Amino acid sequence: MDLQAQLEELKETTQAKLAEMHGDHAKELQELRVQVLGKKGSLTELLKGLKELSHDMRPVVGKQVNEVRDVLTKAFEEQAKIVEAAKIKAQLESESLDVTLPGRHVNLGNRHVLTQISEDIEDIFIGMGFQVVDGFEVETDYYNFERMNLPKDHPARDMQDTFYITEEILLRTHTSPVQARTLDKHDFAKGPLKMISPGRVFRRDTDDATHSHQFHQIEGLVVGENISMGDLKGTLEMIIKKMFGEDRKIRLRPSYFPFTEPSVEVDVSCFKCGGKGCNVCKKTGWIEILGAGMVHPRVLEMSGVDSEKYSGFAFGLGQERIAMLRYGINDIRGFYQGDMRFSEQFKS
Ligand code: FA5
Repeated sequence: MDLQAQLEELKETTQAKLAEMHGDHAKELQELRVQVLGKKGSLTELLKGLKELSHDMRPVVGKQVNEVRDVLTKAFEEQAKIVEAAKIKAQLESESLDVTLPGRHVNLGNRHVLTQISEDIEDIFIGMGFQVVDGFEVETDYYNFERMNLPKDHPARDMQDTFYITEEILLRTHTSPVQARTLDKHDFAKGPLKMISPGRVFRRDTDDATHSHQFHQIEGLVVGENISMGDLKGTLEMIIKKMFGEDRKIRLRPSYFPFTEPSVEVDVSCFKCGGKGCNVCKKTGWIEILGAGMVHPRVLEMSGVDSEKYSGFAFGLGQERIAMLRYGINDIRGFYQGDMRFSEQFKS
């Protein structure tokens, strides 16, 4: 077969092969292209025969070679477009969305009920110009007890036995050490001290419906000139009404804390029995939520604060007790068990 016939045949067979291709044939298309138009492909091979042709025939056949190359290049480009379109179509089909299917429910988490209580109380106090201070859960005996007027042999230490790391380092039994730490740093020339400090505390208490060996308190402290018991009572009444509503009954009982004088304990009427007496309130009709009092002059003096000039009040409230009263939770252990059925009831 002469060169011209071979060229014609290459063109026709390649066109026929291309016509047979349909669908997703990108790989075969590329292979055929290399076979026919590539550097070592059939067309290049046929070109080698040019030099054996007569002088007259060379330009004629050369022109034919160029034409065949143009025709085939175009044909390959066309086919590449078809392959690409088929690929996109297949992709669209495989990724098609059925918009009528029901959506998937995304479970949103929520803040733990104790965090919510703490943040609600913080908001109320921040609104009254209090600062929020962080304390240490691992405390020294010195700040937890001695600076709160509880020397080593003080019998009131028995009420707050705790977990000791060394003789001098312990898990704090209350948030009150933050009082001393903040008083140490406060500059009274700049104005009175008004702070709260929420956090976790630990005691060697036996767990029951209203007691846990670790729980949360919020400490409050106001020290300045002419601060009186009336300021304490007003502040406590305001916070309790904001948390529980106007008609909740409260009572103040005289009490004893070595770091306040006089001292009170504040009870709120039981959410379960309304005051008649039940297992939650231990038949008393009341649930104790906080301890408070006027800061003992010795506590002020130990921080170098002149107790003749300055006075103050302090309180420490139990966050779990607040949450229990607010939401009618009848067992404190629910807060710590991580049961979603419990936690999900308090979505904020
Ligand atoms: C104190 O801890 C004092 N530091 C409070 C205080 C601060 C008094 C400032 C005066 C001035 P008490 O031990 O009563 O006091 O605890 C305070 C509150 O923490 C209680 O009213 C109660 O709400 C809560 N609480 C006490 N023990 C437990 C416990 N085991 N489990 C859960 N809550 C508790």
